[in-house]
Amino acid sequence: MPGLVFLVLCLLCSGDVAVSHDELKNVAYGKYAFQSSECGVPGYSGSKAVNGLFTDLAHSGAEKTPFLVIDLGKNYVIQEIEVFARKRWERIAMWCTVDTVGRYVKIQITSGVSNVLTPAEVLVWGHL
Ligand SMILES: [Ca+2]
Repeated sequence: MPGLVFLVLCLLCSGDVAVSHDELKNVAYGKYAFQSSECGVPGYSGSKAVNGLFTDLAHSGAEKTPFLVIDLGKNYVIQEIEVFARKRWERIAMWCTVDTVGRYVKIQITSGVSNVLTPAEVLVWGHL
């Protein structure tokens, strides 16, 4: 995702898994996720960003500040958030401050005039 600025918010700073970080798990896996818009082609809904597959992706429409929100279903202690782009090796990782607890994670492009948000997968590492 070169050239794009992402803002990841741990709202009220809060799963189930794909892979494990020792005692942490990907609490975003299979959870409800929605985008600010969709690209207009079927098959690119927000749920594609939390389905455990790096081979498909969510895809917003073109807009100034597209976003994706993941509802974790309940509060979790969150340690790290990883966003993988269309190519798996392109990754942004953000670490939350200690004792960050929340239920919603929002990823948003905050600069530029017209952008599309296309995360292949978002991993939220945390625990209850
Ligand atoms: Ca995916």
